Amino acid sequence: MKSGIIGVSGSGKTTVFEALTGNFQQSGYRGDTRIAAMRVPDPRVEVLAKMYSPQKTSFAQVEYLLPGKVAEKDGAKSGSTWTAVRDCDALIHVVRNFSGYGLVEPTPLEDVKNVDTELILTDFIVAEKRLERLKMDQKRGRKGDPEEPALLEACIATLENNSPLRRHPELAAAPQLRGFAFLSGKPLLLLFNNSDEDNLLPVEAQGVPNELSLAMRGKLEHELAQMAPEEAAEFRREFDLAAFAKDRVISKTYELLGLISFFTVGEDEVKAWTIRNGTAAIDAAETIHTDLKKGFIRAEVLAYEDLMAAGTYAAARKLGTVRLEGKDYKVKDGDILHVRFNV
Ligand SMILES: Nc1nc2c(ncn2[C@@H]2O[C@H](COP(=O)(O)OP(=O)(O)OP(=O)(O)O)[C@@H](O)[C@H]2O)c(=O)[nH]1
Ligand SMILES: [Mg+2]
Repeated sequence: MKSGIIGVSGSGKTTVFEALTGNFQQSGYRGDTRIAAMRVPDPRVEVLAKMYSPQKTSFAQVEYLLPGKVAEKDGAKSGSTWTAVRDCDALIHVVRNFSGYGLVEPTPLEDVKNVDTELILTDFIVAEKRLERLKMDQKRGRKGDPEEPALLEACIATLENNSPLRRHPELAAAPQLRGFAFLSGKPLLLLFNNSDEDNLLPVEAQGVPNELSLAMRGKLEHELAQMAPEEAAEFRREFDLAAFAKDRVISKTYELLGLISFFTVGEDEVKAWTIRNGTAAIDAAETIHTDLKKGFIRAEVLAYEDLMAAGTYAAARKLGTVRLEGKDYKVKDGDILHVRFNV
């Protein structure tokens, strides 16, 4: 799961990226795209690891991508940014909500609108070009997917209305359109970058319809991320920062994408896996290994809570809470899976 960080110049993208990842800029840095992987905190994984003492414990991971500035030439700024985030699963829009010496007052809602307009325009151009192309092909007698033109026209109508494609999930998710990776169709988190004293969402932003929003104090979190843990803990108390921004952002992105975790356990490895809510057992098996999908027979499922209630796996089996499920079973958050397969 990869989130691309976007936002207007000076909104604090670099600051936020570094605060979330603890990945600080090296000297001699040239402005390339930066990627950092972060562990998804999950106390259940720690409990399972205590129980199984595996050789290896693997948490789920999320990745953050910060587009670089290398390819930026006059007027090409957004172009390179959009190319960099094209294959991301979600976008995090960092919105400036802090003031400072020499800065104009923040205009968070205006910035939200402007960036959305850029996403919309970029998609509009892609859709128009493709539609023109299809029409030309048709004249030449070449047949493509019969549904694609109508889908593109629906996109264009939406975009012309200044509405991002993420408002129309069925359209954004159409298999015929997936290859375009429309930017305005990606799930988006508004991340308001507040000044040190302010931990609230901007008042106007509470009314932003249909958007998931979060506020963090980028500069403050950035400073704390560079301190020794004891020192940082003291500041966290002082600033009323009990929850780490990096954890809050991860759980919001999980919510945004409808993600859940399931576990595999054993003496070799205890591991958390990330899937979309509603994923069938056979597709969950595939995330572990393609062979598990090919040879899928059944999945043995034990809910984490049932394991805790029973105390051990064997005890859960005796209690009858270990179930056998077929390929269509919808995996739930916290399920422990043993896939039975045969290849
Ligand atoms: N007061 C305050 N200043 C901040 C905050 N976040 C960032 N800044 C400052 O704002 C300036 C711009 O921050 P950056 O993180 O470089 O912003 P950016 O979006 O990466 O900027 P570009 O890469 O130029 O587009 C820096 O001087 C930061 O120290 C914040 O939360 N509060
Ligand atoms: Mg930057």
